Amino acid sequence: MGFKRRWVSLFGVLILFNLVFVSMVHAAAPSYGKTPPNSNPLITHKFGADPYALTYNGRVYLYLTGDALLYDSNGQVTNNTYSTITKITVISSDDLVNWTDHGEIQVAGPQGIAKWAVNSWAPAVAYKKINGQDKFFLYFANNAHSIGVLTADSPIGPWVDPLGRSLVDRSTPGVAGVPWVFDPAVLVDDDGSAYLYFGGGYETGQAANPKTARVIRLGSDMISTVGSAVTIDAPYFFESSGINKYNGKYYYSYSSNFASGPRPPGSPGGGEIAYMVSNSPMGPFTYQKVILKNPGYFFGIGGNNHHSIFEFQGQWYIAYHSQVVGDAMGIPLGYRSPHINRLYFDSNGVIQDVQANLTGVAQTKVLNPYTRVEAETFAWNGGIQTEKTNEPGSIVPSVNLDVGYINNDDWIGISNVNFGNGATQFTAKVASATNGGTIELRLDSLTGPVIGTLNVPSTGGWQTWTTVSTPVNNPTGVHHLYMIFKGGSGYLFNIDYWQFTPGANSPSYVSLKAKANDMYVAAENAGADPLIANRTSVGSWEKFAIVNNGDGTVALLSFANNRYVSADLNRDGTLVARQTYVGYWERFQMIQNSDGTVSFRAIANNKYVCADLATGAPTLIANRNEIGPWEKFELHPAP
Ligand SMILES: [Ca+2]
Ligand SMILES: [Ca+2]
Repeated sequence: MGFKRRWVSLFGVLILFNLVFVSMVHAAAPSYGKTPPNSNPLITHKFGADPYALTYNGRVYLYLTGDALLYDSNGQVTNNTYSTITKITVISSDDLVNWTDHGEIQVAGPQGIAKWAVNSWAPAVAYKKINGQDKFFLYFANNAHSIGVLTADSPIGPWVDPLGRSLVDRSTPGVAGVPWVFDPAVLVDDDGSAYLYFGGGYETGQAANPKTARVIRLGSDMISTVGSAVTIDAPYFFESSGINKYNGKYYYSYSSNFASGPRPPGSPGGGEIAYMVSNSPMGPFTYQKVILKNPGYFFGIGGNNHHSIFEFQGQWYIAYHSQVVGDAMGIPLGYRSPHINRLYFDSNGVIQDVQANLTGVAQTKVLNPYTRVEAETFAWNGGIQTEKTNEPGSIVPSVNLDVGYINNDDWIGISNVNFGNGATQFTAKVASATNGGTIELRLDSLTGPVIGTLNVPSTGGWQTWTTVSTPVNNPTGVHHLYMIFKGGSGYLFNIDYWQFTPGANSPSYVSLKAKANDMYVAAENAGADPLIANRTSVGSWEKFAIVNNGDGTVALLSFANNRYVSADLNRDGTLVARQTYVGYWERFQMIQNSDGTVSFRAIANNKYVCADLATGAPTLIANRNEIGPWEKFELHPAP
C-alpha cells in the first residue's frame, strides 16, 4: 500500500515536470524507456526483473521478480536492495508487443502464500499434465537460501503452497556448500521426466570454475526431488541458470561473474550470458560460447544479467532485463525491466550472438478488437497504473486487473489493431468515484485522427462498474489505437476492459427502403429533423450501419453524421439521428418478416417504427401497435 502511494507521488512529480516544461509541445503524459513503435522494454508502468518465459495455449507468460521502488526517510528513491521483494509479477502476450498485466503473486512474507519464505526472486515455471489436467509449477528463490514451489491450475494462478517449506535447500543431497541456492530453471523432458537447475556465487579464488551450479531430478509430482544434485562446471558461473532442449541436445545457459583479472580467450566477460551443451539433461555439459553481452554493452547502463530462452510459434527468443526504464526516469539504481529479442540457431545448432535493442521483436499477429480486450493490455503508456479488481477476469475469474490512477492526459497505446471492414461502436467497462471524464480514441499516434470519444460517467465508487458505449467513425484495416484520457483534476476513472462492435457484414452499411412507397429512408440535417422516407437514391444520408448491441437488440448508426437513431419521446417517438451513444431509446428489436422485409420495434415504448404518410409527410415514427405496409422496410447493401 505504501509502495503504491509513493509510486504515485513519484509519477506525480514527473508528470508535473512534464506539464511545466513540455505542455506547450504536447500535453500527453510521458512514456519512459519504451516509445512507439519500439517493443522493448516490454512494460514501463512497473518494473520486473529476471524474466522467465512459459509458452502455453498460444500465449507467452513471463514471470518477473517484483522489483519495486524503495525510498529513504526523505522520500528519495534509494538503491534496489532486493531484500524486501516478496512478489512475483506476471505478464503475458499472444503477439509479443501488446502485454497483459496479470498483477503480482504475493509469494513470501507474513501475507504470502509461502509464509515460511522471506523473499521471492527469479522464478521459473513449467506445466505438466497430471491426472489428465495441466498443472502449473512456479519455482522461486527464497533470497539465496532455498527454492520453493507453488502450484496452480492456470498459468496465472490462483497459487497454493503444497509443501509449506522449501523444495531445495543446503540440506538437499549434493547442495551443501552452494553459496547461493537460487535462480531456478526447470525442464520437463519429452518423456515427462523433469529437472531443476539452480545455484550461484563463488568462493574466493574460484571465480574461473566456481562449481556452484546444480541440476537435480524432480519427482513425477514436480514438488519433490529424486537423488542427489549434480554439479555443472560452468566457467565463471555466477547466476541465472537456463535450460532448453533443441534437436535432441540439452542447452544449459547462465550468467557469468564479475571477478577481476585476465580470462582465457573465449571465456565469458563480466555479467554475460553463455551456454553449454550435453546429450543428457544431467550433463556433463561442454562450454560453447557467449550469446548475450551485458545490458551495459547495448543500452549504456549495465548491472546484472539474467535471461530465459524460449520457443514461440516456431521462432526462438531470449528474454532478459535492463535498467532502461529506471534510467529514463532518472533513477538508475538497480530497478530492472524485461526485454525480448530474437535468438537464432545456425544449421549446426550453434546459438548466434543476440542483438539486443529497443526496437525489439515483430508483432506476431494483429490484435482483434471485436472480442473483450483487457484494458491492462497495451504496448505503450503514459501515466497510468494497474491494480487488482474483484471483477471477474477473462482467463480465470479470480485474477483480473484494471487500468487505474488515470489523470488528465494519461494514455495507453495498443499496437496493430485490426479493424477489418470497420467498427461502429466502442464499449468499455468503467468505474469512477469522481466526475468521470472521456476516453479519446485516436488512430496511429497520440495526435492521430479521432475516431470517437467515450463519455465516462461518475459511477459512485472506485470499483463500482458500468458499461458505456459510443459510436466510432468506422475505422478500417490495421492501426495502432491510442486511448487518451481526459477530464478534470485528480483521478478520473478506471477501466477493466474494452471492445469494439463490427459493422454489419460486408458491406458495412445498408439502406432502408420503405415498402409502402418504395422510397429510401434518409437521416437529414445532422439529426435536427426527423428521419423521412422520400429519397429515390442512396447517398451518405441514406446509409446506416445496423449495430448489434449484444442484448438481442440493434441500433441504427447514420453514416453521414455518425449518430445513432433515437426514437425520441419528446417528439412522440419520432426518429432522429442525433444520439452519440446507445441508450434506452436507441435500441430496437429487428423483426424478420415472412416476405423478406424487416420491421423495427422501439424497446423503450414497445411500438413499431412506421414511415408515416398519415401526417402528410413520410416521417418515421415509433407509434404503431402492429406491422402493416408502412412498418415494413427492405434492407439493401449501401454503396
Ligand atoms: Ca496517473
Ligand atoms: Ca481487466
